[in-house]
Amino acid sequence: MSNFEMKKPKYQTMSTLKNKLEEKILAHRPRTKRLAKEYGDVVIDQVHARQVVGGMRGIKCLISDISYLDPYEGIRYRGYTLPEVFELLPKPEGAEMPYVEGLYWLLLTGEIPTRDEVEELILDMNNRRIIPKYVWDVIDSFPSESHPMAILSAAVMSLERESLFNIKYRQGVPKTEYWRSTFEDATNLLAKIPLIGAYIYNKLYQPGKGHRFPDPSLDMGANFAYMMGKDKPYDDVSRMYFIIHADHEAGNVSAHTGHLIASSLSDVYYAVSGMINGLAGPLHGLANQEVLRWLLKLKEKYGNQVPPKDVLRQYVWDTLNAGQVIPGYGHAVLRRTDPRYTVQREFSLKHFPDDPLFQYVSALYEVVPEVLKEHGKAKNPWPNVDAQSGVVQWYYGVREYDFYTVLFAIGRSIGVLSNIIWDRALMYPIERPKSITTDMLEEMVGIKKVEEQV
Ligand code: HAX
Repeated sequence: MSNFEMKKPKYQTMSTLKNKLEEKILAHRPRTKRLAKEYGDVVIDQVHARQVVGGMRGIKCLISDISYLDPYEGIRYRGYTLPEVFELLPKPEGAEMPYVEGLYWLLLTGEIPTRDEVEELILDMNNRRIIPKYVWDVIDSFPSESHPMAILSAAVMSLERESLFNIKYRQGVPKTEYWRSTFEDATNLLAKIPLIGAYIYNKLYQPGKGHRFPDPSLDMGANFAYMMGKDKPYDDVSRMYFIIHADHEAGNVSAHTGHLIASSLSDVYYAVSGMINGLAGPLHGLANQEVLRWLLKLKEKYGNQVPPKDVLRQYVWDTLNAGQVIPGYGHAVLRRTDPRYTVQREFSLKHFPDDPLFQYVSALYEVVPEVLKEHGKAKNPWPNVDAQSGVVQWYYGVREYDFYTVLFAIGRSIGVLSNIIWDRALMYPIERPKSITTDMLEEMVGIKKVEEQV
C-alpha cells in the first residue's frame, strides 16, 4: 500500500498550493502594475524588418516568469536548470525521476515543494480524475486512421462544458478573482489529460486489450505507465518526459498559442486544445515522430549495425538535397545542444547503451552538426529535444510513433496551464499586436514604389 492510500483525502476548499499561489500573486501584482504605470515609456527592444517578415524571431514582446530559455544554457524552470530540477524535486520512493506534480508546484509558486506538499497535491489531483462519458464517446467516434493529436485536441475541447471559469465569469466575479476558477480548471484538466492520452493509445494501438482506469494510489507518471500497460521503468520515463517537455518560455508556437487564446478570456479547454493544434506541426512537436520515421528508414537500409560516418553523411545530405529539414536538429532560440536532449541521452546511456536505434542517434550526433554547418543555412546545427525522445519511447515498447507528440502535449500542458493561471492572476490584457501591409513595410525601410522608381 502506498503513502497516498493510507492518507485520507483532504477535501479542502483551499489547498496549500492555492493558498501559497495567492500569497505569490498578491506579492507580484504591484510589480506588473508599476512596470506599466511608471516605466511604460521605456524602450526595451527595437524591431527590425527581417523580424517582421521572419516570424517575429527574437522580438521581446511577451512576459512569463514560469521559464526562461537561454540560447546557450537551455531552459530554466523558475530559475532552475533541468539537472537542478531533477535533483531538487521530491521523488517517489525508489524512483529515479521526480514527481511531475512537484514540477507543477514549482512552476506555479517558484518554490521547490516538500514531500508532504507534493503528496497533498497528488491526492487533490487524484480526486479530479473523473472523466465524463461523453469524452470517451468523442474519442471512440474518431476513425482509427485519425491522427492521435487530432483526437486529443477534440477530446480536450469536448471537456469545455466543465469550465468553472465560465460559470464564475457569468456570475460576474471581479477580474482580480479570475485566477481562482482558472486554477481549478487548469488543475482539473492537468489531472485528466494523461487519462485521455492513454485512452487514445489503447483505442488506436491496443484495441481489444481494454483500457485501465487510473489507480488512485499512484502519481501522475506511474499512473500513466499503468494506464498504458507498461512496466517499470516506464513510470520514470513518463515522469522524465512530462517534466522536460513542460515549458520552453512563452514564445514557442504551443506556449504562445495557449497564452493568446486565453488572453481573450477563453477558458483553459479552448486554450489547451489550441496549444495541441500548434504542437501538431512537424516544425514543432511533431518533429519527434518525424525523427523516428527518418531514423527507421535509415535503419531499415543498414540493419542493427550502424554504417560508417560517410554513409550517414550521405543520408543526411540526401535529405537536405531533397529539400527537407533534418528532424530533431536546429532551433529558433537555442544555439547549443538542447539540455532536454542531454537528459534523455544520459538516461539512455544508463539504461540501454547498446540499443541499435540509440546507437544510430549517437552516431548521427557525430555527423549531422558538421553537415548542417557545411550546408550553411541552419543557425543552430545542434540537436533539440526531439532528436532523442522517440528512441526512449521506442525502447520501452511505445513503437507507434504517431503517438509521440501526444506525450509531448501532456507535458506541455503543465507549462501552458501554469502560464494561463498567472496571466489571469496578473490580469494581462487581451493580446493584440499590430500588423502592417507589405506596402507600408517597404515604405518604412525606404523602398520606393515601382512607379516612383521609373
Ligand atoms: N535541417 C535543414 N534545414 C534547417 C534545419 C534543419 N534541421 N534547421 C533550420 N534549417 C534551415 C531553415 O529551414 C531555414 O531555411 P530557409 O532559409 O530556406 O527558410 C534556415 O535553416 C534558417 O533557419 P533557422 O533560423 O536556423 O531556424 P528557424 O528559427 O527558422 O526554425 C526550426 C527553427 C526548429 C523550425 C528549424 O531548425 C527546423 O525546421 N528544424 C527541424 C524540425 C525540428 O526539429 N523541429 C523541432 C524543434 C524543437 C521543437 O520545437 N520541438 O517541439
